[in-house]
Amino acid sequence: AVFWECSSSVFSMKSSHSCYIIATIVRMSRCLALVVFLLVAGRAHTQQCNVDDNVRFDCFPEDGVTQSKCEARGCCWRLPKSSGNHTTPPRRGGRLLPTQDVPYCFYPSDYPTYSLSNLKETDYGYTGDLRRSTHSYYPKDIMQLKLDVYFETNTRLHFKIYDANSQRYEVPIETPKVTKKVPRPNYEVDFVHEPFSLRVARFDSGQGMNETLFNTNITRSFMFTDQFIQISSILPTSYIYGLGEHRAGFLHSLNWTRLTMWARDIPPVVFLGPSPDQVIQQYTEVIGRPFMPPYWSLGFHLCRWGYGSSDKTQQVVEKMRKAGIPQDGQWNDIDYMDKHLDWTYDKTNFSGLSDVVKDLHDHGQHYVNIIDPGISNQQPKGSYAPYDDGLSIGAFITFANGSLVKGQVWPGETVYPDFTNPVTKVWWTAEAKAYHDKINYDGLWIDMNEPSNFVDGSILGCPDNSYEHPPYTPDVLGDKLSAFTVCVSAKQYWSTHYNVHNLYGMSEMIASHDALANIRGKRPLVISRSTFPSSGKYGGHWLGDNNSLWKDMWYSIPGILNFNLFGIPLVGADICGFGGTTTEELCQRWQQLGAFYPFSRNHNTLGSKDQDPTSFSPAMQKSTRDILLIRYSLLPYLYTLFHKGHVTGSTIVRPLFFEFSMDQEAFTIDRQFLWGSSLLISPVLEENATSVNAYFPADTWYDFYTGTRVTSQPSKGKMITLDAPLDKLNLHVRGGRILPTQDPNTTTTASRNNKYGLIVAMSMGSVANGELFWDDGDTLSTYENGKYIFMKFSAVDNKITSTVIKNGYPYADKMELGSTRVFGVAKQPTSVSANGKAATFTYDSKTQMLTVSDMSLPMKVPINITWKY
Ligand SMILES: *[C@@H]1O[C@H](CO)[C@@H](O)[C@H](O)[C@H]1NC(C)=O
Ligand SMILES: *[C@@H]1O[C@H](CO)[C@@H](O)[C@H](O)[C@H]1NC(C)=O
Ligand SMILES: *[C@@H]1O[C@H](CO)[C@@H](O)[C@H](O)[C@H]1NC(C)=O
Ligand SMILES: *[C@@H]1O[C@H](CO)[C@@H](O)[C@H](O)[C@H]1NC(C)=O
Ligand SMILES: *[C@@H]1O[C@H](CO)[C@@H](O)[C@H](O)[C@H]1NC(C)=O
Ligand SMILES: *[C@@H]1O[C@H](CO)[C@@H](O)[C@H](O)[C@H]1NC(C)=O
Ligand SMILES: *[C@@H]1O[C@H](CO)[C@@H](O)[C@H](O)[C@H]1NC(C)=O
Ligand SMILES: *[C@@H]1O[C@H](CO)[C@@H](O)[C@H](O)[C@H]1NC(C)=O
Ligand SMILES: CC(=O)N[C@H]1CO[C@H](CO)[C@@H](O)[C@@H]1O
Repeated sequence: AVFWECSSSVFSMKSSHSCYIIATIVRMSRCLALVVFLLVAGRAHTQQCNVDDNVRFDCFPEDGVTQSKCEARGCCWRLPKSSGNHTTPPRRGGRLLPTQDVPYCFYPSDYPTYSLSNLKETDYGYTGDLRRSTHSYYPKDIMQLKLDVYFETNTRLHFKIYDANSQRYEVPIETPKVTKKVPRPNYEVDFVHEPFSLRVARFDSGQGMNETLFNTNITRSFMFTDQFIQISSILPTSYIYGLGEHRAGFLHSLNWTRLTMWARDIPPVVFLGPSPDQVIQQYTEVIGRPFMPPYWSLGFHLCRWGYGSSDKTQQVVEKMRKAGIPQDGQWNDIDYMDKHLDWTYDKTNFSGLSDVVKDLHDHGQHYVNIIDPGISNQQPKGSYAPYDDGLSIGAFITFANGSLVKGQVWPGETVYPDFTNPVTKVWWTAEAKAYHDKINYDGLWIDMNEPSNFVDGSILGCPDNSYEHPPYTPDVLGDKLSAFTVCVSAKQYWSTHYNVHNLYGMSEMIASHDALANIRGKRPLVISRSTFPSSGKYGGHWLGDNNSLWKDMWYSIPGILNFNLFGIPLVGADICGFGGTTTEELCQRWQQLGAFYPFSRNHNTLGSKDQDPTSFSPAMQKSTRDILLIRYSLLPYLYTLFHKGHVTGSTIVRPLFFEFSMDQEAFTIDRQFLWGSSLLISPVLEENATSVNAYFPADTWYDFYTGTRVTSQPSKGKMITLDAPLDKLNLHVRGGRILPTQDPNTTTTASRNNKYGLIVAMSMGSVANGELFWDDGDTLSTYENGKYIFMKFSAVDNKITSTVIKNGYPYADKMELGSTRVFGVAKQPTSVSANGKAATFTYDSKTQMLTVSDMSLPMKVPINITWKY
């Protein structure tokens, strides 16, 4: 595995077009046990150091750069040009001085690198040889490389650079294999032979010119060594999103920013779009589409660390029922366990746990508990099966010499399961089942799976080798790779931990997902803290331990948007904040925002004041109940989006620019977001605010509550100040869309029996379209097995119709349409008919909303609703 760091500079920003770079990352390296430090070559040549500030590529990304260390790498040491007429280079570490962002130590324009030869066309694209004759400054250059370029689909180009002479570790995640070049790709690739560089351009018929997406002809910093890989490109835009989980706004700063990631699995692929949502669809085509969540997992969930007993857990659930606040899932954090031991519960304080779970099930609700990977090795022999059984089959991670890696987590000293080992998966399933026989849980919340360790490496430290001490250590917390985790030279079934570190969480997700499917025979819910590209196939994610702060509430929006880019759409932050103490106002606003997280859960830390909705004033409880009932009414729309995500890879929650990719104003908006293409959410993110400035991209938008049209397709987007009293979340529906809804209740089990509805938001030309995917919400692979119903809705002028595209859903007979709200009906209708019979309706001439109610139209056959003036 290799550490990719992204150092970039704003080079050119062409027109209003943006390019979407989603994890176009390389990895492929084998670590050798012996590190031989080779003398750095490249000092003899005449340096060409006249390089402009904005194309200076950092030659010393580590800490502690000095002029002599820099020049020992054959690099240039100069003040930034922008700092004026200084001729003497600075004497101390470059970054501390004025104009601090521009590196002092950078590659000269004639730095020795690879050259390309024997470039040939092949069935799949191109192949060629890359060679260098002088060494770079990191040990173990791979002097001969192969370049393969695959024209995989019209929108997917894949290039791979690898060791010409030996097989190196590659992450065992399946990606599509393509052996035949597509005839008319939507892109072109060209090469420079000496020094080697590569350029990818997307053909853009609209603009009549081709847009360069990736171009390495900018610096000679390309390196491929045993433990360090670097490739540099000109960025076509200053709008860069994605690239791993970071606590910041949505848009990245490009001023020599380092984003540290460990091991990426996928050979570099450039996904070409052109639309941003298509980029995600293309990306998930490679990494795998998101899983289809059980319907109940889209309801509201409640958790805290420190209920302290099953009685207290039960009381909270009962208070929620009494208050009529929707809740589908009750969760427990680690305090339910006996001495923090996995697959046990505290027989004293949580003696009533199985009754709590039974009561939840009797009320159509579900139960989820936390599990950590660390398994205690300190229990008396014969008293703790998870350890004894795991040890006997070799389920745990060891050092190269075969002895167990022992760390320290909640239960004290622990060992770590190696989830990449098939025997470990079998053992994990058996332990999960043995516990399930006692406590009938429905989902698993897997935490601490980086894997986390309270001591660095192991209780005995780590061996001294080139895995533990690579020539380049990325900017990781603690400054060494084993900080807060296990020794990276430890052994796992797939490979050395060094290579598979970032896959630990995902391997546990796979094991847990498969265990749940096996034990329950139903759709699994796994929520994981650590994730990797492809994790979305197995479960969802919560954004970790946030604090009860207004700023953290805002950061949760970029957080959920990013995870939608990563193909892990079932995501949310801890509503009302995890750490610290919330205020009623913050919690009320956060419940409003959180009602629109794909994964909606209120969770609190040990020792903090209660923050479940029932612990606040009646007014706060009411607004929380109201907004959650709105969420529940919109679940058919959300579920349909999840279906689309599962099948095509499109995002569930979207930034505005995904729908309005030509609107530059929209590029920076991370305080509002969309559900799919159609529903705009504009939360209040500031204390004491009673209004919100919301951006409306150029289109027709209607107020969700009243149906009032707020904008009528203006030529450009506009900012509008909206009223936002404490009990209101602003929601707007986009013209031209139809959203399927369902009368809500306080659990999805109950609401699923109710009648459906439609929100029809007419475009300025009086048309609208929408669709509904429905199944039983819990059976595995309903789409794959055809056990679902899929229908389309359309409205033109004064008529709404439906078309059933597919019906394999066994309970389709029970589905009835009960009501419809139509936005943008310009005149008072005189009569409305539904399937040919007179229907009850009201019309509000001020808001131009027509409401048709009290219908019972079977949905498995075509529906028609018409009105006359
Ligand atoms: C753009 O790319 C297309 C497809 O590779 C190519 O046919 C065309 O000549 C290019 N146009 C320009 C202006 O470079
Ligand atoms: C590569 O960059 C150099 C220096 O800017 C330039 O002279 C050359 O034309 C470029 N080559 C290509 C093929 O773009
Ligand atoms: C990046 O650098 C530019 C030019 O020096 C500066 O205007 C801008 O504020 C910087 N951006 C950030 C986020 O630091
Ligand atoms: C069990 O509950 C009692 C009473 O609330 C509390 O004092 C005790 O610390 C709890 N035990 C554990 C192991 O948390
Ligand atoms: C195995 O290696 C670890 C790490 O270097 C060391 O602490 C341990 O003592 C070794 N065990 C044996 C049996 O040699
Ligand atoms: C909100 O109002 C309270 C009470 O007036 C005040 O103490 C607090 O500072 C205000 N907060 C902000 C961010 O203005
Ligand atoms: C939920 O369903 C129950 C039982 O059908 C009913 O009594 C209750 O009023 C419903 N609640 C809501 C909020 O619709
Ligand atoms: C509307 O529905 C009714 C009942 O299904 C059907 O008889 C009628 O033909 C439909 N009308 C149109 C215009 O489709
Ligand atoms: C997604 C996110 O913002 N996570 C943050 C929550 O808060 C903690 C503590 O402040 C941060 O470390 C996380 O990054």
